[in-house]
Amino acid sequence: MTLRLATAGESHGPALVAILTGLPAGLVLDRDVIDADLKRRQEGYGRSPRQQIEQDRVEVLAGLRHGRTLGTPLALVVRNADHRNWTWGMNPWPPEGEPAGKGTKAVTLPRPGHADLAGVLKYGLGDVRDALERASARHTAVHVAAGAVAKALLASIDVAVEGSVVDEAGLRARIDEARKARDTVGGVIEVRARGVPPGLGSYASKDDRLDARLAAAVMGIQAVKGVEIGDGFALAGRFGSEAHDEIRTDRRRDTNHAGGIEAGTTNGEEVVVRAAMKPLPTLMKPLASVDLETGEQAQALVERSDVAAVEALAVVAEGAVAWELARAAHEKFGGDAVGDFVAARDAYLERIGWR
Ligand code: EPS
Repeated sequence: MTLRLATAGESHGPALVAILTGLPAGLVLDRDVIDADLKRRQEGYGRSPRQQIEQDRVEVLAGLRHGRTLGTPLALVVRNADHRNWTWGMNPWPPEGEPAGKGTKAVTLPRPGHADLAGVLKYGLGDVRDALERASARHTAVHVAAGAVAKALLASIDVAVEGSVVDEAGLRARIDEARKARDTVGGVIEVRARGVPPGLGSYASKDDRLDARLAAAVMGIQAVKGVEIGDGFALAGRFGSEAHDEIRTDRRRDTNHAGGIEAGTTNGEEVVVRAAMKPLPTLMKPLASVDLETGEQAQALVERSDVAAVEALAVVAEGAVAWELARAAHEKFGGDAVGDFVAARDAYLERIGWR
């Protein structure tokens, strides 16, 4: 059974929801470990005051009993505490009573760089809010919860995944500068996965290639505009003799320009994925836009937002990479019970004589 993930939820709606199917039974989950990742995602430098309203915690509605997966769909929920300020504006049903709280007036000023304009055009919407609520990076919270579950599955085969910011000190200085200038900034993050066995993914078909799958998983995160595996773009400027990782007699490598993936398949070295995040599009000093109601030139919507969410991206991308690696590992080793999954991994490593 392949691992699948579906999510739902708007930024200021009642909750974010994820359903994970195909997980083996008997996987031990620790609520505190999942909540610690949710907290890490909220903590980064440059986040918006929204993070003081939210204290993200995972709730489990199905698929878990006494902390162990049942092999049935796992249903996760992360509630939006801020919804209490939007009960009229984001009511799933036609609200009763006078408009109150936030989100009562239609937004008509699309922000360049956000989903606003594309959303209203594509879906025929009259209120930009109907597009921006789902496009918001708020929903990465429940993806992080799913990523924490994937990390638990990977831990059972001794794989560890960790995301970090590239040049954190430089980023913090740029955030301070941007905050003063009422601007926003992006940055670069890196995810490393250690202990990944060789042979995950495949060169057999385009959509089996693990590098393509990881790139799609990370590019699918809000505000990501570039993804590279290993030395990525820098490889294009090198000679072949400088670009590839020579093979020792124990089949390991002294260098890792490939980022642990050759021909779409893991080679047993660390998997390294990097992503570039664009500056966030909600600016306190807005860019030119059009008022969709009047057709006049106007300034884009200004509302509470982050100066940067790069540190959050490191956690979100960690979860996305973990999910994709867990999926690839489960495709290779299978198993309806975690013990079967681990035993298949052990038998495989024995066959290839991998230490
Ligand atoms: C976001 C806008 C801001 C961010 C939000 C993503 O939300 P708000 O409009 O409520 O201040 O804080 O991210 C989160 C809420 C979060 O938990 O990451 C956007 O437009 O993408």
